[in-house]
Amino acid sequence: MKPSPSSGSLTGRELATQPDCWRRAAEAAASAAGLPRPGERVAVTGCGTSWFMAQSYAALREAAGQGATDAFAASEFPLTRPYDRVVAITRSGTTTEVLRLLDAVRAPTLAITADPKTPVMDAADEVAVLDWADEESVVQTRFATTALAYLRTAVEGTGPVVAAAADAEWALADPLPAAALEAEQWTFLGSGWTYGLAQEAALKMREAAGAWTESYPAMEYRHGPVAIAAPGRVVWGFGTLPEGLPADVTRTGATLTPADTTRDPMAHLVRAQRLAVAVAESRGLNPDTPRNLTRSVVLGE
Ligand code: F1P
Repeated sequence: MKPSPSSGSLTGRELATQPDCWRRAAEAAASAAGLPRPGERVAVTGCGTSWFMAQSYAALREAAGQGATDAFAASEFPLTRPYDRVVAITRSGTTTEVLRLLDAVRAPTLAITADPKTPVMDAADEVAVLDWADEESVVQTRFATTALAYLRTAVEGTGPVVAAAADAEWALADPLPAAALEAEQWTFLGSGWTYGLAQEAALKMREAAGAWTESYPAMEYRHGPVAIAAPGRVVWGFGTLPEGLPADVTRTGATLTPADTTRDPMAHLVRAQRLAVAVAESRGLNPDTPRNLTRSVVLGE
C-alpha cells in the first residue's frame, strides 16, 4: 500500500486501500449472482453516501444502454413504480430506511453490504458481501467506492475498474492543490455518473470537516449557484466541464480545480476524500470522530 499524506487518521489509512479494494471488487463482480441483467428496469437505493453511489451507478448503467435505472434515497422510494429489480447499498446492513424498503418492495432485491452479521442478510433476496472493504471509520470512503466498483464492473467489465484502481494510486500520491486546502467554501460539479461523485465529495467534506460545500450537475451551476463563487472559494470539477464554464468561474475570482480528464473520475473522488481529511485536520478536527454522526442511522419503531 502506498502511504497516504493523510495516513495519520484511521479514515486516511482506510481510504488509501481503495486501489486494492477496487481490484478485488472487479474480480468478485465478474462471477456474482443477483446483479441486474441487461434490459431490466432497475431502481438503486441507499442513504447518505450509499445513495450517492446509487446515483452514479444508475447513470452509468443507463448510459451504457443496459436499461432504465433510477436512483432514490431509500426514504423517498416510489413504491408504486414497477421495477424488475431493486438494488440497495448499505455498508452497515442496519440502516432503518433501507431495511423498511426491502421489506416493502415486491421486485427481486439485491443488497450490497460490508457486514454479513446484520439484518440485511435476511431482508434482501440476494446479498453481495464485500466484507474486505468494511471500515471502522464512521465516514465512509472505501466501502462506498468499492460497492460502486463492483456495480460498475457488472456494467463495463473489469477493464475500466482495474484502470481506475491504477489511477487511484496516482490520486493517493498527487499533491492536493493549495487553493483547495486553504479555501473557505467548495462547490463540486459533475455530470452523468460523475454527478453522484460530486455529491459524495461534497458530503465527505461536510461529514469529515464540517465544511460548507455544495454540489450540482455542472450545467446547473450557472443557474444560481454561481452567485456563491468568490475569491478564496473553490469550484472542483469531475469529468469534462461544459464549454465556457471555466471562464465564467475564473471571472468570479473563485479558483477552478478542473479534473485531469486522463484519470478516472473515481480517482478524483479519492482526491476529494483526501481533501476532506486534510481540511478536517487543518481545522483541528478528528475525521475519525465526525460531529453528530453515527456509523449507521437506526431509528426506533
Ligand atoms: C449510510 C449512512 C452513511 C453516513 C452516516 C449514516 O449508511 O447514511 O452514509 O455517512 O454515517 O449512515 P449505510 O446504510 O451505508 O450503512
